[in-house]
Amino acid sequence: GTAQIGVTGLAVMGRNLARNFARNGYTVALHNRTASRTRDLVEQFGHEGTFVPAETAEEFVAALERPRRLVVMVKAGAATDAVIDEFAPLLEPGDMIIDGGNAHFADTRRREAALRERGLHFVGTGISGGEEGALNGPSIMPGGSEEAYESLGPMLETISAKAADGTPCCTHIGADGAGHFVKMVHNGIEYADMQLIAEAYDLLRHGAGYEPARIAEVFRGWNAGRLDSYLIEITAEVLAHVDAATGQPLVDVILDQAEQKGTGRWTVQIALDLGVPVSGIAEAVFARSLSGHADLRAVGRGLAGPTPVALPADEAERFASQVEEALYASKVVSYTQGFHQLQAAGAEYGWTLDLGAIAGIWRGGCIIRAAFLDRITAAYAKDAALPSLLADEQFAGELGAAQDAWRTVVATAARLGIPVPGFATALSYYDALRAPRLPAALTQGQRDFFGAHTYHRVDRDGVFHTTWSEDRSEEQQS
Ligand code: 2AM
Repeated sequence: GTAQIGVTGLAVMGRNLARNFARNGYTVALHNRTASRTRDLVEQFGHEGTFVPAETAEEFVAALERPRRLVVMVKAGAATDAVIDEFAPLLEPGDMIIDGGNAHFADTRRREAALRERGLHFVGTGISGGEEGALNGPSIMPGGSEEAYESLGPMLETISAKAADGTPCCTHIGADGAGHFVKMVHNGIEYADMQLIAEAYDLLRHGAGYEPARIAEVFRGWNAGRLDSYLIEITAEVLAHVDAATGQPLVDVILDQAEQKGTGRWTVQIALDLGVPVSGIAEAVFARSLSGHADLRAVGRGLAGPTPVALPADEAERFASQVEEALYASKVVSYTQGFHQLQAAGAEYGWTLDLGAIAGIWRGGCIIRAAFLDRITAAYAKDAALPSLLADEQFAGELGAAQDAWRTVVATAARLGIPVPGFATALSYYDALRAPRLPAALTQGQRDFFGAHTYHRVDRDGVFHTTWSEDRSEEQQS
């Protein structure tokens, strides 16, 4: 075969990825279960590069140079297994199957182990940036073996987005499911970012009393500063958009029930298993699910509380700038939590994750791309063993400077009755870390009382139990 890479599964993501490879000069073999999609691609986009269309799996495999690189772009789940079962028997040792779907990392680990037994490389690869990114340059998070990356990496780096400094937004993440894991946490962080932006909007709307068009202007201003990011930019676009049918701001006619496809939920489920507090991501997932409970919200509308009355005009502007500070500080906290999860996963699954490089490849192509990510890369460059992003002097300094505004915003939201689960949980995380003593001591006392679960003391080593139901003397257990 002559094709350097093949793509099977030619729905829009697969099609755009295949075009991206071809536009970059690679010869691309094409395959799809339903052959008409393959023919359509060649008919519409054949002029963009060199494609080798294949009707059958055998033809497709034969079209590829060895070792073969076969990209699978089908719906995550059973379809991925079906495609692997179809192709694996046709492949030879050293060939690579690249799964570019949104697979759960545990499935990727299972598939990688099974294919490794047969001498095949399985490269679970996170791809972020949607249809547009797939075509023009996504952020790419490949897992799998070093050996596979040596062969495949240069091609993926070529088609990836480039950061402002020209660096490819693609790096080998780590073994087996590491790439899909990192993509999952990327999505979790994306949920948190979106929730925080939504809360900032709500505060500007009902606290500052601004109309959507004005809020769009505020966001454009923020986008010129440290919050410079794709999500802030598109938020301004959405807020400025007027619905053609009603003449109302579009945001006022969209049903306020957020949906989700599941990667945010996975992030939180796994964080629970790893014992990592990702409260910002969790609140974002819960905020979406709460919004969808129309029945519950109908009950809630009858509950007592303040009706938000906008602040007087002279205070509104100051409040808006405080919201910017609260948003930035809360965002730093949710990234801190997300990177903590990456660190914990690295230890649990045996991946050597380069956290600075991971922040680096999110600077372009993906949904959370942001100028701010440079600071995370810089923090890990200064100290690769940083126990938390909040241990970095620059982040700690920025949060210290933002905290007065952050507290004012959360307190004002509480007073006005504006829900801010993301801002509030981020501030609580910050304060919990600051606290010299946490009420966890009391929790331990309660656990010892009802379940004899024991406790440690601050002044002596050992494990202790108080005989609560007897004379309440203390016993040392070990
Ligand atoms: P299709 O065009 O034949 O439906 C997104 O659904 C992509 O995944 C499509 O290219 C689709 O092929 C492919 N796909 C879905 N399920 C599949 C399966 N079980 N086997 C092979 N391809 C599948």
